[in-house]
Amino acid sequence: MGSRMNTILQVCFFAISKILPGEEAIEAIRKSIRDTYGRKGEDIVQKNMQAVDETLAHLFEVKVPTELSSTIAMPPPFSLDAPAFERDVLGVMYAGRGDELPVSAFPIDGTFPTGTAKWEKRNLALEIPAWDEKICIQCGKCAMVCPHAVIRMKVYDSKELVGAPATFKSTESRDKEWKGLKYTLQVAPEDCTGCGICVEICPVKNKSEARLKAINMVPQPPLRMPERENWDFFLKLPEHYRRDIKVNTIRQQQIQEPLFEFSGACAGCGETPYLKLMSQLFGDRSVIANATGCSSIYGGNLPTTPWSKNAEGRGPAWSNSLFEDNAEFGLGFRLSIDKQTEFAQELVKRLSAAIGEELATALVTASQKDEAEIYEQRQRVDLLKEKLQGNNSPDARQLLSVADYLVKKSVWIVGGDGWAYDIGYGGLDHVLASGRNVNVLVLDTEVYSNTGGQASKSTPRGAVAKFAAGGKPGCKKDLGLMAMSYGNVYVASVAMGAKDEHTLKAFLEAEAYNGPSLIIAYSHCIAHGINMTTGMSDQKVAVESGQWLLYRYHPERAEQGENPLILDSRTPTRKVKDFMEMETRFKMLTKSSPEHAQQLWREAQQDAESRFRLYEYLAQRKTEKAPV
Ligand SMILES: Cc1ncc(C[n+]2csc(CCOP(=O)(O)OP(=O)(O)O)c2C)c(N)n1
Ligand code: SF4
Ligand code: SF4
Ligand code: SF4
Repeated sequence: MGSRMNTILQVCFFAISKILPGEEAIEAIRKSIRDTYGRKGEDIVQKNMQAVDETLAHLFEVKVPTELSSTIAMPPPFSLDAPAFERDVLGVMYAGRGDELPVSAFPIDGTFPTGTAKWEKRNLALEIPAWDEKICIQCGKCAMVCPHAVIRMKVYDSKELVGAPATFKSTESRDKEWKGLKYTLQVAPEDCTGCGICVEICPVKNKSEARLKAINMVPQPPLRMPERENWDFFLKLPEHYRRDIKVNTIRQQQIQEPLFEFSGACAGCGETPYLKLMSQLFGDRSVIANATGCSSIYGGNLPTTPWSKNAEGRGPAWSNSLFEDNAEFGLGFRLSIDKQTEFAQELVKRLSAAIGEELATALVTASQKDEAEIYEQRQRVDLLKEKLQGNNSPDARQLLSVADYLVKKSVWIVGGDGWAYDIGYGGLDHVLASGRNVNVLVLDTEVYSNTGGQASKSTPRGAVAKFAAGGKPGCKKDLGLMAMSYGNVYVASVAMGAKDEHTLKAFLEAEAYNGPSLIIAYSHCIAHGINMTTGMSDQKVAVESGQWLLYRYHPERAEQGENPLILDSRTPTRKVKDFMEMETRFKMLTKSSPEHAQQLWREAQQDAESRFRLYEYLAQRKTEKAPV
């Protein structure tokens, strides 16, 4: 039964309480199993029936001692090493004693520190991954897909290994550019959820033992203490200079520090790997507007947040707005940041004599197109601040207050499909049409996940969801195509599990584009009725069958006379049926209404074929350079 305990507990309750005569209660439970799970298929019904039998067979009385005999002392909710606010306020809330806190304990402006999920140490997993450094090819794929940012990679000088714990693993880096450096892949043992996605994605098979890979699940309890020590040591190893990392290849990019870690999303969530990737690439300069939905809950689930900061104290500034206005909320960030940047530049020009012409010109003209240039601009801003010290003119004081806006900020507007396709669509459309430089990330689970799986306009034909109990009769709305019709919006449709390098490329292009960008990211979800461990490989089948398309529409290509649309999906090699059969959301209709299911599955196949033909046509169309 995995983690599904309801049937087992129900049987225990009725067997012990004897509220109803034993046999009568058990028969009623069996009937309710048929009524509840019948639509999901005989397999699930039988699993539950078996759980009833096994529960009855194994039920035994546990004598509760009259006195406590345990010698285990409960550790404090958050480590004593946590900063005071985290330990004494957030930790108390975490322990469920928040009502003991006085109002004066809270920040008066409502802001909360970030990077606090790391104190939870939930120890959820019975098994965690163990790394086999001898056969690992250092591809970075396991780190990329980890929904909880638990698997990390670092490259570092061998002298850093002085004082390493006895079981700390490291090997030679295989990357030519990191020749001579050491490489470690480390798991945070107490933050892992045991979802197994990292093992599933690892491409390396152990030749001497076929069932093993370069990373394998092993029991957590014996590893907890030694790996905790290893993790702490790993954290102290220096981060590689961001400006020296080639961000366009996963093997290097994945050593970037995630600034979104240990979220409380479901184990194996399909949404969070995208947010983690975004936080690695742009987190040190990003401002995030988050629509209501799963991402706002695991993103800001009081008392902790997974949004984090690096050693320099830089990390995403995050806020959640209403479901219905989040795109506008994010546009507001963009407008106010641009205004402050403009003001800072104006002041730099006005004060150029005091600052020095050369520095002033560099500060206002820097293109900041990559990590190295952003680093240089940060250095200039530090120098500027130094030069302004002791200058008490009103202009200098104002410039000091806005100087940080001279460094590029990356605005992200994030939400689910319920937000983007339905309730927030009017605002999203308005923001895309504005032409402003914002990045929109739609975490597309094809249902309203956070409220239990209601159908949205993104739900594909034939999927059973709440408000679509008979299978969604209509096809999925093509949000990407609608956005492309503006011509000046960068649009990408991605699925990390199908092509991780493509996802990475789309994130880089979207952010670099000086205009509105929309990334629609396929996100597997518990609402799909799947085995979450294989969520990423399911995404592959979605793409291979044409159920999900991979493409990028880049307005700058049109400016150069090229077709702006690149269809990155190949001609489907499988049928949509192959994908639908893997997911209970589709399969359940074949039990409850087989003929109707057949009809909808046929139509779903037609949807996929006509969508592919349309995109193929659009991507092959010759375009002419627009007259100047
Ligand atoms: C105007 C409004 N209607 C309904 C809700 C309740 N609500 C909160 S989260 C949510 C579902 C969000 O679904 P989606 O946008 O698809 O994001 P996901 O949870 O799938 O990530 C709903 C309906 C709300 N907060 N505001
Ligand atoms: S098992 Fe899941 S949470 Fe743990 S490291 Fe692997 S992908 Fe991350
Ligand atoms: S996916 Fe496998 S081979 Fe690749 S880095 Fe992870 S453990 Fe190594
Ligand atoms: S319900 Fe789905 S989207 Fe939400 S946290 Fe769980 S897996 Fe992720």
